[in-house]
Amino acid sequence: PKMIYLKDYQAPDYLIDETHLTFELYEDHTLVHAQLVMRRNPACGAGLPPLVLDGQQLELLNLALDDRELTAADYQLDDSHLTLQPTQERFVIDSSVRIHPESNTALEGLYKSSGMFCTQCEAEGFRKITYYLDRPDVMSKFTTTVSAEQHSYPVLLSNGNPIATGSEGDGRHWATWEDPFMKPAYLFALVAGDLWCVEDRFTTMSAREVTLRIYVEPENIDKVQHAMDSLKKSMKWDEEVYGREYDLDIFMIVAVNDFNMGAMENKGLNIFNSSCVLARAETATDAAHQRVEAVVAHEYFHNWSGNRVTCRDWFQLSLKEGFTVFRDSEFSADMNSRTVKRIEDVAYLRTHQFAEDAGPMAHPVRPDAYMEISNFYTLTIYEKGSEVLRMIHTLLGAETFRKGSDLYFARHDGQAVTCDDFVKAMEDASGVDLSQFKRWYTQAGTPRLEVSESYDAAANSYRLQFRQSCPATPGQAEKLPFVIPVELALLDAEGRELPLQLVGEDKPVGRSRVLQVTQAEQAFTFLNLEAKPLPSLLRGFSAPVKLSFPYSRDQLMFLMQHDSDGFNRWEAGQQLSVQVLQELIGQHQRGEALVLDQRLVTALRSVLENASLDQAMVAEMLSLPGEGYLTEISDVADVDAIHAAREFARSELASALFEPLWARYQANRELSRSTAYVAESAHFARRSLQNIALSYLMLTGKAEVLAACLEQFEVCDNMTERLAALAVLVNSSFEAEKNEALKSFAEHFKDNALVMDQWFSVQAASTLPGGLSRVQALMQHPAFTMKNPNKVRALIGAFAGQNLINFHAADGSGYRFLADQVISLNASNPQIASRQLGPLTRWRKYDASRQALMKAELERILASGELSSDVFEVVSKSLA
Ligand code: DPP
Ligand code: ZN
Repeated sequence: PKMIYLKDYQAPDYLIDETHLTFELYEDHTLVHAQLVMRRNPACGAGLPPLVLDGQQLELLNLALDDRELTAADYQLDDSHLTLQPTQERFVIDSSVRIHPESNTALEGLYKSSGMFCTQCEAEGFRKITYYLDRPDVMSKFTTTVSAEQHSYPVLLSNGNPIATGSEGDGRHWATWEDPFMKPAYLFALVAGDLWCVEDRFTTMSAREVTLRIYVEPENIDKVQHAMDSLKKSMKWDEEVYGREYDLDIFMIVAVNDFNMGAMENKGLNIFNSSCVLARAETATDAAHQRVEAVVAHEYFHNWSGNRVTCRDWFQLSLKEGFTVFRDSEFSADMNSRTVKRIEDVAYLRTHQFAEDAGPMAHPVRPDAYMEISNFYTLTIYEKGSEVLRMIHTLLGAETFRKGSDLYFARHDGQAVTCDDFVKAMEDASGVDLSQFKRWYTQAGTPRLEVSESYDAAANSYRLQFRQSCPATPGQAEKLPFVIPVELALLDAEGRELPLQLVGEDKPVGRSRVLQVTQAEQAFTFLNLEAKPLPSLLRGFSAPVKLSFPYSRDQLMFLMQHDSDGFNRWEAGQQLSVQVLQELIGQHQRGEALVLDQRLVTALRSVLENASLDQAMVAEMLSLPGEGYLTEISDVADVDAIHAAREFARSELASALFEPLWARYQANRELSRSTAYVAESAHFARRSLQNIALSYLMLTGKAEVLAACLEQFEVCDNMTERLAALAVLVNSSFEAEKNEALKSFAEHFKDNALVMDQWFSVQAASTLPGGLSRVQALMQHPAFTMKNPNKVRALIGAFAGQNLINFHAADGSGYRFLADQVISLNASNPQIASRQLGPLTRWRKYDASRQALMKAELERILASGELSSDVFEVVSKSLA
């Protein structure tokens, strides 16, 4: 495999104005006929260069140029291209190929999942369907006819609007779909299967009626209402917040069981991993309900940010993904609790994206080189990309940002554009120069921002000194300063926000404001402060940086209680916990007895006893920083010490806070018992506090807690309570109860694949000794299969990604196991193989002995035979 560089981008030599496709689906093969109405790209020079079409794993049956049948002498064919010589500016290519969706295990292109045909074309799957210019800057008008046996495939779908159907008399039928919007091939979709649908309607802001349909396998028809509600909310929200209206007469979602990613925004025909559509109380947790809402919104929002305006090339992927994640996170914030959503997003970003930014695969939000584009559907492109958009939103303000997005959509509707075009629209709408800001797109790595203070009592002035730096990342040794928006307030001794007047200002400007740190070193001096204030910095996590300020533990306790920014109250608690946990880690490493700083107990007691706090906030504040985050902030992560310290702190807190935890648990459990399940944020909040309380309480091993846990497991109307009870049982030492619960759960839910995924995950993540052998045994379970990506993620992904103490076993058994799985997946599904590699790529974080073991496994993968470009790129970069 070779590197592809952004600097080598060239516009396409030819364009495809119209694409007419006919699919004949059979059990042992599929025939694809493509008619491409093409012309020379007028933007390119004169002459007629050879036409090079992409195509992989296609059996070419016929090829014609302007109705003239071509023979092998007229074209060149290799394993990824078909090259021929046009003779006129405008011409028509007709091709017929045979493909084999029935044996496609990579789940890219056209494939079969649970008996239905479906597609996944992003990024480069369309070339596995027919010969084409498979690049996002080639946009075409598609007409698609699908023909299949009627009994097994009564439903035939593609993009756009249905225009004709008919039957062929031999038990087969067909349907033709026409998509009036120009689109690149990666947005093409086809579905054929025995599906049922739930139908609804939406009236758009200009009073157009749209039919909404969600298609699922018949047994899941009772699990789509939540997705339908989420879709209607998304459509309304995008009209209200972005002025974006839906544009076809019909919008469809199809749920499929075997899917490499979460979902795909194909024009008018979104295809979803069933885990991101199906949700009802009995079978899906609150987290799953929220994921469904967010993913439905995300894919719907792509209709504008991605489809109407698409990417020129795949280096611009964050143009659509960063923007769309930002849009869906704001949507979720509006539908639920804004502060809680922000806390969840930041905790996730800091644990996972920061780790990516510090590892061998670190890349800018707009990468400048890749080997395999599938490897770049990353946390950096998505989550950091969204943070970059959030910063533009913060710097410009909501109203100006909206002007910028209106200009962007108006200016580029129907075009394939770049991140620069997006920023230019924001600049033009605001008059703000974002040229330095654009370093966020080109420089990888997580900036550090060190802040120090000094107070001048004689002058009543307070100075904050900022120093920014950014560590080297692969290919980027030196970094230039970023524009870092720092939202802050200064608090007095009662926690009130003080008026903020900077040197040079003749009066205060607000009490919470955004400063821009643009230099490597920069100071801000505030005037008229009669006593030294306490700063509340980076409110709402206004920039994706690692900020440090020398807070004392007492100051953090004060901020936990008094900061008027909800996010920063949580953040103060996290920083306090980190300090306390790091002290315990040190004690463990020195072989000393562990002693918990009682201030953490006091702080969490007051959180628990504060009846006016949102219960979801209480639950978030009770959650100690995870082992993954503690690993990320360590120079050398001591797996055993981190685990021991955190478990010690949890069990000390459980004993010390037993009374208030038990009171909170019982009160909430009582409400759960007497209230039917509702998927709304106040209810999510109540259950999240109930369940985290239970997880602490079970650490005490008290009989009354075990009884409560078993009762919750058995007597509840929803998966949130049931699964939480199962998880704490699985992590407990009550062997008989645990085994009984696992058995009854599996018997009850054995036919529900998504629920069984949860059952696998809970066990794979259990940190009790013997994790690897449990996982190996579960791989033999009849409900497990390596062919289904959700199963791989649920068992292997959960083990390697969440069960750090077992995965990093000192004998290297966890590493060997993961490498074996990657080697086996490399042959069947390269995208999933490459994704599972993540934990091994972080070898630099560990001690010398673990480093050697991890590297040895990466080398073994490299030597294991013919590697996909996906796996090769990640392994070779990790070893470089
Ligand atoms: N473009 C897809 C998404 O919405 C990727 N599968 O993220
Ligand atoms: Zn997306």
